[in-house]
Amino acid sequence: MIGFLSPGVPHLSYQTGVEHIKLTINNRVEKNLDFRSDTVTKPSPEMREAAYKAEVGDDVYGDDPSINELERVTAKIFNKEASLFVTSGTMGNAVAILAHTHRGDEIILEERSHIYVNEVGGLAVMGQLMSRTVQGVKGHMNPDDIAKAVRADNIHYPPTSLLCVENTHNSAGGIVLTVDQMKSYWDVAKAHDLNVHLDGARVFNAAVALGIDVKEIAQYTDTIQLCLSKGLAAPVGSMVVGSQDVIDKARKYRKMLGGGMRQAGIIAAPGLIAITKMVDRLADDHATAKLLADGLTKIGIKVVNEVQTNMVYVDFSPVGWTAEDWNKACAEMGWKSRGRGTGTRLVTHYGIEEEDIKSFLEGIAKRV
Ligand code: TLP
Repeated sequence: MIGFLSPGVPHLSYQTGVEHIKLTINNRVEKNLDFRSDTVTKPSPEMREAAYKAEVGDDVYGDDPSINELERVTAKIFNKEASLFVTSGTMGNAVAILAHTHRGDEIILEERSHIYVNEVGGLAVMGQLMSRTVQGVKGHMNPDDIAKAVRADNIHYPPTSLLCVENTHNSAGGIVLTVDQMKSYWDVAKAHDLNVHLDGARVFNAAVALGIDVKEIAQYTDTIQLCLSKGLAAPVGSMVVGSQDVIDKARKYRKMLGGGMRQAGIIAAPGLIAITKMVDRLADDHATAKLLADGLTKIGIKVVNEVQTNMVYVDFSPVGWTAEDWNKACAEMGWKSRGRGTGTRLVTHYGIEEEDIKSFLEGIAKRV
């Protein structure tokens, strides 16, 4: 018998042996007092149960029913022909970019985009691609700047083949690009024969913040990478959506990168719950982020971004704190947060509720 039980933690108990495995789960949300990212979310009790019960097969042969279902449903949600289950956001962006480009092409990205800054230079290593960055304002690129960044047809220049967009924009502060902005990028890209890839790690946060169906954003993209394992709380995985042709190419690149998985339905089944049942609750994360931002502002801690979704970027130097002071205060209260220099990013997510934010704010107020 293996089990664990602590307050607020789903209790799983397995009886192993010749008899069947028994699984019991209480239905409570597991507390997760961790502001470092929404990547830290833990699967819901329903997801754990789905993983346990998932029908599986060898996905490299296309035989995993849970993955096939996840891919079918995801493509439908985004109104695209096909989709592909991948291990992570980084892999999803990589296979989509590889599928759109050829060695020696140039691609256009916003200068603080995750793909350019945080994906280990994979586009240069794996795709042998040149990067051309455009400076955004709060993550928004000016379409005229994109047009200027496209290479002319000249024997000396690499061909530009792809525009990468990020929505929500992480390092700009979880900022949302509107459907009009997406359209303006699409129009300029198509006028120059470029494909458009959206790093939509948090595209559902954007759709929820805008109060629209995610299809409205998707219509102005050729491919999207979206994460199941951030605010949607699945334990693993991302999806790439697009035309059948581009997804077929991406599938081959996924295999090349070692991402061809076998009985991975066990991780796809929670992903299906993530994408069908966890989207609407992102509004709660946006509300707790606003509560957090307002509370910290009252205490004298400066909020440096416009809080549109689930991210709050703070500067604690106005209260005379260093990163050490911040980290110590959080640790004393049982929260994980990683201050650096004079500030940090706080991300709200599944497992953090309104009452947690209130008690966090009280604790900080007492300590400043
Ligand atoms: N972002 C992580 C860190 O890598 C910074 C985070 O904590 O926010 N696109 C965007 C916009 C992302 O924010 C991330 C992860 C990814 C892609 C990559 O996803 P994973 O971590 O699944 O490879």
